[in-house]
Amino acid sequence: MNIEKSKELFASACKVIPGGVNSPVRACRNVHCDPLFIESAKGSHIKTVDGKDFIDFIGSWGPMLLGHAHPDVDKAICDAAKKGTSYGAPTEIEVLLAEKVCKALPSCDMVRMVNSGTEATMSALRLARAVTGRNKLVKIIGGYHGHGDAFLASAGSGLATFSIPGTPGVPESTVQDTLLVPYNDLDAAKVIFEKYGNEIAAFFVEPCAGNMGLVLPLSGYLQGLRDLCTKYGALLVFDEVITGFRVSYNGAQGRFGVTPDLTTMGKIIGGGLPVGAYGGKAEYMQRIAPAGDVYQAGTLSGNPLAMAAGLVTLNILEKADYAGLEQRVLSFVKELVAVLQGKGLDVQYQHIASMFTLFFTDKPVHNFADVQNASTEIFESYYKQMREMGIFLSPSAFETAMVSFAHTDDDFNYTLDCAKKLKF
Ligand code: HOZ
Repeated sequence: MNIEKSKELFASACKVIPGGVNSPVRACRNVHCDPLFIESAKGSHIKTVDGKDFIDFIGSWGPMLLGHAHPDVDKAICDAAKKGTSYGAPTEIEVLLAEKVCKALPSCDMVRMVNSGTEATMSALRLARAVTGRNKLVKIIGGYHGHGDAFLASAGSGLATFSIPGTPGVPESTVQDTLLVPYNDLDAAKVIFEKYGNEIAAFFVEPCAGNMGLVLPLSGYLQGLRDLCTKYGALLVFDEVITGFRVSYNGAQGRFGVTPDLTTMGKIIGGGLPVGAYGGKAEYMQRIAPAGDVYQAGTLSGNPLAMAAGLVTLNILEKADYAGLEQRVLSFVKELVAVLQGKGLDVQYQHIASMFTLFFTDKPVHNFADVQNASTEIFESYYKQMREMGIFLSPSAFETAMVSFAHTDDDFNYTLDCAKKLKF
């Protein structure tokens, strides 16, 4: 495939942007490719500056559940832009979106809008520390909560992709309060609470791990964490930046029937514009300034364009056929796995709603150690060949494929036809 224009832009980008990209996972480094530069996207398709059309399974890493350039979302953004793009003063649409989010998510009486998932998790941690008067947090090995300092220990996403255990620039004193446990291991969580119970402010978990590839919670795991947090007076924080409004309209908390104390959000609630949020019980959220004493602020927080995109997205999703999409994606994933197994490959899959990950291993996958058994070499070959045939996949074995309501049966069938042509 001729990607000369992408290559030229990448060379220019590398001179003025670190690594040529504004977020490391885009760089395609660990699959040893150059990134494709994007011209436009519509529905389930994305087009590069080289004029190549791809079926998109990245979905901007999660936000595009309605597909790209949905006409109603576009209209809401354009209408909002005509009225000005930022005021630094409150607007009605912030209230409407906050009401919508609180109605949808069982844990949220109140919500504060920020600009990214990273900001949301950093702010939720500060609040949890203030509420409990404790400093330690527990996170999952391979869990990812954005790039806030305290979370950058054994993190997933780009850090897993590039095998970076932590990062320079984060003082040891900052991560010394970060305790690590494997996902889906309730015994390990019990041990950590027995040891540090009265020092733990919060247990942060993606209810469906989505940044080590997708790994689903085993039956009883989330409820077990809920019970432990209640017992030891720590706050349970669900990072629903990926799962919120994706695994169900009511998030993972609605789907699994486990209510956290605080929830962090992002991606879908911004309808493709930069938004994050954190919310929870009123007694906790009332601690946030100016209602309370915990400071957190942002010039562009609650930005009217982002609120407009988010509100119209949730309005559409509220009536969307989540169950239908889940069934279609599951059938597609099963067929894809069958095609790959027919080629002699060991493949495991994890799937929920409109997201999935294939792991090239013969062993079941329940945590980050299991994920690391999967072959990155086979993944690289799969990625490169599929990309050559017009399939846009996350360039890492440690990420989650995102499907949208815009994906058609033709998209799935074309992808399966490509898979049938793969050679290993
Ligand atoms: N959570 C996303 C990837 N796992 C973030 C995308 C990014 O880091 O750019």
